[in-house]
Amino acid sequence: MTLEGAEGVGKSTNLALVVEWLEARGLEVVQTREPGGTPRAEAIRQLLLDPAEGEPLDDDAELLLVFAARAQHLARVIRPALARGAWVVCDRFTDATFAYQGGGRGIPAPRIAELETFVQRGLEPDLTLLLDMPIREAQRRLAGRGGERDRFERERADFFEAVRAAYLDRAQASPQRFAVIDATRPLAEVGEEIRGVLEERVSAWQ
Ligand code: Z5A
Repeated sequence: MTLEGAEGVGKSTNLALVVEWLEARGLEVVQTREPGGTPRAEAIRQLLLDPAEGEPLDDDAELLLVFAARAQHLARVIRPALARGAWVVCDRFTDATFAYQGGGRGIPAPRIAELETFVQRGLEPDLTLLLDMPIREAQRRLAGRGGERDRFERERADFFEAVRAAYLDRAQASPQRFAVIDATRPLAEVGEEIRGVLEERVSAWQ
């Protein structure tokens, strides 16, 4: 299961709720994130987020780094967890690649899909919660956070608009896998809707 959306929409906040919901039903849950999830994949995350301006990161190199981290994450964490029957809940996964490297950077989707096939060999999330809200509102939420902005956070608003549009296109193309959640509402209401989606979808699989 994955949580997706542009920055600041509340993925990390709501991931805790999903984990709690699954654990309350006695399920083993592995909570993880991308890029990252293992020490080496987290090191790749640092490379991706580092705003170092001396050497711009080539778009194709960025794409390959994302998939290198994913290959490591799949091999070390995700596949072993699924093999023993655990539930994996991941903060971002390959939909983020189609949204950021595809929509944001403009890399053609078929090229991303080739790497997806190579690295994932048919594995994809059973359910993806897409938290959606206008980019400006999400950025307002993050404004108070302070700290140095990473390489993605330095992108302009039109980059994030393209990311959001790519996410919504993917959700529209696979309605059986995606649930689009209106993330503009107060946290309690967003949580209520997520619980409703879990009741409906997860209960149907058991
Ligand atoms: N990336 C990529 O390019 N390609 C890929 O394939 C993958 C990733 C996998 C790091 O991801 C970057 O990697 C990401 C894309 C790229 N960069 N960007 N942008 P990340 O997941 O670590 O980065 P992020 O999206 O920037 O995470 P975030 O800023 O922590 O956002 P969030 O997890 O969605 O939000 P949050 O921390 O849960 O909430 C933000 C604030 O809003 C916080 O103060 C909350 O208390 C508050 N909040 C949350 N919900 C609400 C509601 N409903 N009302 C009011 N306030 C709320």
